[in-house]
Amino acid sequence: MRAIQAKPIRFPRNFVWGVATAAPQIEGAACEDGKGESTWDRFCRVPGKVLHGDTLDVACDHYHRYAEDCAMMGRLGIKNYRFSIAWPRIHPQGDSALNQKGLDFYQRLLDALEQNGITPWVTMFHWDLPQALEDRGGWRWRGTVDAFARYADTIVRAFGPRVKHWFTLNEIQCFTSMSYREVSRPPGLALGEAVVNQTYHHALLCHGHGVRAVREQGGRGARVGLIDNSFVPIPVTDCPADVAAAREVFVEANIRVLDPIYRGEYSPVYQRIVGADGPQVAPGDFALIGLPTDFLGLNIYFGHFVRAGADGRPERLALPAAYPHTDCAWLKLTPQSLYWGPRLAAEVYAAKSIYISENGCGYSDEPVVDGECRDLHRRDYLRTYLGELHRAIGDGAPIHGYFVWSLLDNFEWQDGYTSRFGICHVDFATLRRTPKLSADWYANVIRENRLV
Ligand code: GCO
Repeated sequence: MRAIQAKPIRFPRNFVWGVATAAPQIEGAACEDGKGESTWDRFCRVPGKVLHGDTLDVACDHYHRYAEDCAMMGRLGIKNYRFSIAWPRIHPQGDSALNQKGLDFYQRLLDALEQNGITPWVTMFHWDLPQALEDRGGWRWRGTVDAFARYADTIVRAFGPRVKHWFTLNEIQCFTSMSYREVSRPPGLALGEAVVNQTYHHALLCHGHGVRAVREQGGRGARVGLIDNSFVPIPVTDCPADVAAAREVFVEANIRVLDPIYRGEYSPVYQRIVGADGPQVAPGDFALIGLPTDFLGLNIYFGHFVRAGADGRPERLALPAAYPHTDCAWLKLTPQSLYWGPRLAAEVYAAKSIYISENGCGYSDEPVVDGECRDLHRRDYLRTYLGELHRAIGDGAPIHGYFVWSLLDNFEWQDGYTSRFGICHVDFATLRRTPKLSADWYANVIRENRLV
């Protein structure tokens, strides 16, 4: 017998391996210790908006079980944890009064992370806008920008000595277009393009304030960037014409967010796309929006196939119904998205440092049998996607870390608790946590810094 030696698929030294969560999806304690109502707290209560009428009231009860969760991460050897701070816990009305108990909770969480040797990566805003701000216009209203600026100052001042990695906003598209045009997210309005572009502009200003706050109060070594869920085109072949088509689609689809951040302006291409519906811009806005960042976070779950059409223009190909997907119909199994997403961001916007701030998959039926949850499908998903990420690094894309979405099964927005994204199972009746097979597999990857 001749033994064949597998070549190890190693990641660069100091590659950051982590897991990610978001406050509204795991914390629960929705009305406790002075927390204000968020737009999602309110939206959950509108009949028909969230599957089975699920709410955020208890979620994973992480607010009370954070110590257990940090110890579990410690046991798995997870060294980096991305979580978000709930704005309505800190400023319950969005503005003015400060809630000390909210700050105290995150200090306790940071203590528990420190005890387990875990580095915090903090998202300032992951969609839980204080309802009081929404009542005054939410993202349509420029006053929200001023409120965010104060909130960012508060949290960076409070946690700056302990937190050195900041993400400003998570996925701007999901609380602008999806909230004020597509009705699927709070406040669930169907308004026109001009309003939507204005909400983007306000969100971009908040990002700028997040960067400013970190520069002014973050202390030594603090780093900051945005998280975008960029649209990822995958060229059908790697011939130059298809790759050029993918590049063009990448620009068109992501221009609202990435152009102003990286170029500090609304470029002529942007102007052509939005036409007369462009936002109102005040003097000084672009200086803030375009403040240099340290990295870009990309949340990538899937991509879209693109090729050069017969007329030379990019052609987007709809996926056939039989195309493999997870239990979330939107999540098509397209591992090459983890190659093309970072590569195109680096090529088009010269992003110098990229973190995959989320990647993962959702399934609804993942029982724990005899104490074990054998989610081999998730192990396979992660392994295949990470193979493509490794290829991108090998080709020179500046990717410095990767966070699995998510540590725990949690509140998956409109899908409530039916869609499970965790590498740790949560029994929502008992709130018991059980690391799944994929968690043990990922723990091995982290330990060995290679695909196992
Ligand atoms: C997002 C959010 C997460 C989701 C995850 C799975 O990307 O939508 O950042 O909060 O739960 O992506 O849908």
